[in-house]
Amino acid sequence: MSHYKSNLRDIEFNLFEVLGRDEILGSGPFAEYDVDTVREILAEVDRISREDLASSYEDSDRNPPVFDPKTNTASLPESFKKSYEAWMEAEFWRLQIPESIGGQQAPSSVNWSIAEMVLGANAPIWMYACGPAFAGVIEKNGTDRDKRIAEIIVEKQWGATMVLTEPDAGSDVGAGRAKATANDDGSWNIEGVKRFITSAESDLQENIIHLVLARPVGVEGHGGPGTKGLSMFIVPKYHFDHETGELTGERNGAYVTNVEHKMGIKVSNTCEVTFGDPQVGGGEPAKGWLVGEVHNGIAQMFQVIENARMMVGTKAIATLSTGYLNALEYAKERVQGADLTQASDKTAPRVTITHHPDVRRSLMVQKSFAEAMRALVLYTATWQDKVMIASANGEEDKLAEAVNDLLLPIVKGYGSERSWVLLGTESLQTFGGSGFLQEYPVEQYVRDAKIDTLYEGTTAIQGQDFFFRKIVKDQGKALGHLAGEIQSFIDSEAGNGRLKNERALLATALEDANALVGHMINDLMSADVSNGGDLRNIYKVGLNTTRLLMLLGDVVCGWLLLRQAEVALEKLAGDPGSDKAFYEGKVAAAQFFAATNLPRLTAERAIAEATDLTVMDLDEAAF
Ligand code: ST9
Ligand code: FAD
Repeated sequence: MSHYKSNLRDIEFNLFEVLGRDEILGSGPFAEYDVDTVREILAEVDRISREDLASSYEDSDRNPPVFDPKTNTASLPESFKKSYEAWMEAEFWRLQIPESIGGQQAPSSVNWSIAEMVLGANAPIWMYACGPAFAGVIEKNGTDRDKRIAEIIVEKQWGATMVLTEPDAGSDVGAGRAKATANDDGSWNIEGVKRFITSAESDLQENIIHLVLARPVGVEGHGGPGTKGLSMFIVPKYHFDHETGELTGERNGAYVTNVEHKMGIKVSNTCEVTFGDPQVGGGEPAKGWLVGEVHNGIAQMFQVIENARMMVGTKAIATLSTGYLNALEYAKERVQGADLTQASDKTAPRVTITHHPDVRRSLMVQKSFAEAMRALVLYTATWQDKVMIASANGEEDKLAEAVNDLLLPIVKGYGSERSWVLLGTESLQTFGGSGFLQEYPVEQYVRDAKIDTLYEGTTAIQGQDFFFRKIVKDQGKALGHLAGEIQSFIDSEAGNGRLKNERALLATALEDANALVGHMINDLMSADVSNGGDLRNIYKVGLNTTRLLMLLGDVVCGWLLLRQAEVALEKLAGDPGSDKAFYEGKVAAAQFFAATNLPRLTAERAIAEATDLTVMDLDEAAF
């Protein structure tokens, strides 16, 4: 039986009943897709995910790849390779690839719906299969040579990696020391050691293309300190003819020199990669080609990072959803104890644990968060759809870009934190002691989801990105727009009286969020020394960036659930047929989320407003 329990009904509810995705299908860049086709695709991805992809989930955790230092390889378990092949053969990965390089681009909202199921079933498959998606970035930023390389990557389904991190450069990517020296033939020699590189070695593909950030040496105006001095290079594992794609038979000097032993996602090889070390492999130089022949590495790499941050948030949320559905199934069957109303009667019949108030509370916490955050992912994707539509018309939709940018750290930071915590405190807990056993998938879910708060920028980094870049640098434009949309909902008659209390709770929550943003901006201004401020007040901002991220995540999620409830109430007022329980569940989840989460935000605001510098003033010895 499959570990993976999908929620296709809820995905389709989001796409077609709440977010109006039917309206963008069948025209413009999405002329090839209509609602029926999309439903068929989703149904097939659902099946493949539950069957072919999920089937190797457990085996590849228990029998992870082993690094062979003699050959610098780490081959993957056969079961996983079979799942990977099933995904590649299904061809749905082409839906996120531009047509110009061999894809069949579908709306982003459809792609993230697909992603949820693949990531929930067996996330490393999605990651190993990302080479063609990386090719999209190479094409977008590339010269004619690079565009041909991009086509080759898609044609041959090669793997790809994003190579930023070094032992002393994790969150601080700009501290990277790997260097690039120009050769006479237009190539570059890369030297340095990178660590924690996902998918840098496997036996799934004929070749792997590393996208490497390195600092050019001896190039005027480039290669300076920090992230802006980094350039992005295409560094293949094996050399190939850039026109035909044929391997030349020469190994490039980019070798995996270790594979990490990890808490989770063990089948996803996390590699140390050594570039251009004469002592490693055959001692070949590691040759690379500058993407687009321009030194603009960090901006180019962020095109990959943005996609990867969305992926990580979606992965976490997908795992919470299947964790919840597994917990729900278990709770419906597990008999333990008497109903609380008969607790004093020792002969009372024993009931399934779904009868216990605390279990019901826990299940509703899981349901409401999993469904709220699915809505968050798909709502964010609708802004990406807008960006795609504008781009197909040769235009730019600046507002859509900015709102998407604002939402990304919420998807990644809030999504991963909430998911990982709830998987442990609620989903695993529902199983009692059995949850701790490997007989059930939930202990692997907890291990596999922890990474999501760490990579692609830790939660602290997401919080800072959210406040400093997505709010302050944007001058609050995207946030203002989003807050305006939420306010319109609050002011509306949504729910026809049935959601009045919830809209009032949302109003207070939005007010708390606005007040907190205002408070933090005041703290920021009070740190401005040019206006007589105290620079150390910036610490007060830093003490609250993660809090703000989580708080706004709750507001957006609360709002999205209430929008769903409004739709569900309308359906219930008609003839919902066999969907009655589904819609009732939607209303209940929204009301529960509003009642149990939103009131907490007032306390969060008060905590933030009371922030002082005590923690920063404290001697380290006192910790
Ligand atoms: C990792 C991989 O962890 C984990 C999983 C891998 C799975 C791989 C497979 C999946 C990938 C699929 C991808 C397919 C691709 C498909 C694409 C399809 C289209 N937004 O603030 P400044 C830029 S990998 C955009 O001064 P600092 C911007 O250019 C490792 N751009 O930063 C900016 O210049 P400007 C992940 C942004 O203080 C410039 O950076 N590691 C953004 O120098 C400098 O900005 C991390 O994520 C943004 N949000 O450096 C590192 N932010 O301002 C985490 C910055 O002029 N650390 N830029 O526009 C950080 O993010 C740091 O904040 C820092 C700070 C490094 C940016
Ligand atoms: P550090 O940066 O040392 O952070 C340690 C702690 O300090 C964290 O809690 C962090 O939040 C906090 N911190 C650090 N700086 C600040 C700050 N300025 N303000 C507030 N708090 C701060 N990298 C790649 O390039 N490519 C990959 O494919 C890749 N895959 C990975 C796969 C796995 C399994 C892992 C574990 C990592 C991967 N990484 C990859 C690296 C990953 O992105 C980094 O681990 C991550 O960015 C954090 O860097 P670090 O581990 O050095 O932690």
